Amino acid sequence: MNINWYPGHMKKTKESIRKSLTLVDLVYEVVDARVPRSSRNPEVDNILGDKPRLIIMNKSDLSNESDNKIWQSYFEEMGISSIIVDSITNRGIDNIINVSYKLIEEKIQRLKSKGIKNRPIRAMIIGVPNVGKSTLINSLSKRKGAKVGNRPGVTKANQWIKIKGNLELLDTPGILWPKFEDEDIGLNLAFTGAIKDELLDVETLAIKLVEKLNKISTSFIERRYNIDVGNKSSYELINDIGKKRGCVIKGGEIDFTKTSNLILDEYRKGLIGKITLELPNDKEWGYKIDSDRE
Ligand SMILES: Nc1nc2c(ncn2[C@@H]2O[C@H](COP(=O)(O)OP(=O)(O)OP(=O)(O)O)[C@@H](O)[C@H]2O)c(=O)[nH]1
Ligand SMILES: [Mg+2]
Repeated sequence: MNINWYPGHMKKTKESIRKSLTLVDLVYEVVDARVPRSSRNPEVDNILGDKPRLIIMNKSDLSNESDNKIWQSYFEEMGISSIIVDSITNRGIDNIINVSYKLIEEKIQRLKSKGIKNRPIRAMIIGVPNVGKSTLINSLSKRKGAKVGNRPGVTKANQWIKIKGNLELLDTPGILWPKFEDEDIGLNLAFTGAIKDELLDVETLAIKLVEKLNKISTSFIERRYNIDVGNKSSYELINDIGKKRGCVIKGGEIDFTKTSNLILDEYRKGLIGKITLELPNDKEWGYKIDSDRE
């Protein structure tokens, strides 16, 4: 499936991110903890230059805990600080400010020596669509100042939000890039909801998701839908799931589209399990035996 979504407003946002860089002390690069590589925009390194940066691994309530740690060490090896958070329950959110102060300590000292004290930290939040940037801002500010929504493309323009505790945040619309390096990246972004559903062929997407999950462990599908994976193809499995869930059309035939949507929706909500879909190169899945894979 050829997935691509790079409308004009994303190009404009990219330009405005570049321009706004001079206004901020550091950048929060929000990634989806289920797909920490695929949800990193490869253009970001180039755009940010040497601006201090913190990777925020959001939606950690939906990913595997030991895989989160694997990713965190990987980023550390690359010399980038990261924080594991969940903006719904506020896990890890309080660490963000402390780590931010550490990352820009030198600058704060420099300002102090010039007599400028208590200047708020200014940070820009960037990331792919629907990764939870606006929710994260609301979680930090304990208010609902930024509009959020369960679909990509909710934030339409840059918006400053002031946070108690001396922080000012610039919310930005989610952006992707013109061409994904390989099919897996587009799929991972689609599985996790970063791509507009209207652009996707949900049936193919569900087949690919079932394939991917089974590659990690067949126990996810087996447990959630109480079926035996055996040697069945993903197409057969989706039919079995449709039967179990009563997704049938007239004549008793399985409603493949409805079943596909159901599986995607259940994965996105974490109902199939807390499942990280990719790991850094040469690493093994944090969960090694089936019983660990919840
Ligand atoms: N489970 C879970 N859901 C989250 C988390 N953070 C955000 N969400 C949900 O993800 C969806 C998207 O959140 P937004 O904050 O609108 O995402 P965004 O990155 O601002 O999206 P755009 O503005 O469209 O780029 C919403 O349904 C949120 O409730 C999280 O940590 N865990
Ligand atoms: Mg938003």
